[in-house]
Amino acid sequence: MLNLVLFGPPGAGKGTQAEFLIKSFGLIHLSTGDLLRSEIAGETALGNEAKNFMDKGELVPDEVVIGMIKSKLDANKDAKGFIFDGFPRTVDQAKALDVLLNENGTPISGMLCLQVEKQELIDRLLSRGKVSGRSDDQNQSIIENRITVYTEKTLPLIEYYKPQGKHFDINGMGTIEEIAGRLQEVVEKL
Ligand code: B4P
Repeated sequence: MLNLVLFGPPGAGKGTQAEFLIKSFGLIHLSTGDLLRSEIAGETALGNEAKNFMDKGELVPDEVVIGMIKSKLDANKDAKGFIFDGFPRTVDQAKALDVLLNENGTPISGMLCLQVEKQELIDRLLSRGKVSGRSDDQNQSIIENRITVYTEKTLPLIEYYKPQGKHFDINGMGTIEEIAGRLQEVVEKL
């Protein structure tokens, strides 16, 4: 089983590149951002709670996202593998994911870390905000807060996966196809 963590700051291209990896390797895509946005669109209690955090560029509480991932893993027991996109985002989320995956004997194969310059992240997100209607992409100070939260709470995850030999840096600057090619090369060797 191939289980990939697609990692990087907001705007690094995680969602974009996940589409290529799904096609190439036949994996199931689990994006906590997409799952949360669908809860918001459905006006569920979970969605209403999550919206308060997401609109400010803050992380949604760990127990909420871990619960969502657990139910998706339970619902896809026959999968060839998963792409975790935007999850884990804290060390506690990573530990919880390991517990869930170890129950099935299928650990994380690799953490693919997309590296993109800060100004490029801001430009990409502001330009998506003009067409997507995503409230967290509309305002530069919210985008900057998301990048700060990433640096403080999510970046330390590299030190969680590195000693396990699972961390791989990927240059996330360039065209979408160029970056997809770099990712493919790394994943084929896992
Ligand atoms: P996400 O949905 O994960 O949003 P994101 O970090 O902005 O990444 P996304 O995948 O959407 O963007 P991408 O880099 O692909 O999270 C949203 C919010 O949900 C978080 O702030 C948090 O509140 C909450 N949340 C989600 N997961 C959570 C968790 N685990 N724990 C707690 N809270 C959680 O791409 C961005 C743009 O760049 C796109 O428009 C794309 O077209 C463009 N782009 C991509 N590659 C490009 C390239 N090579 N060149 C030019 N443009 C490119």
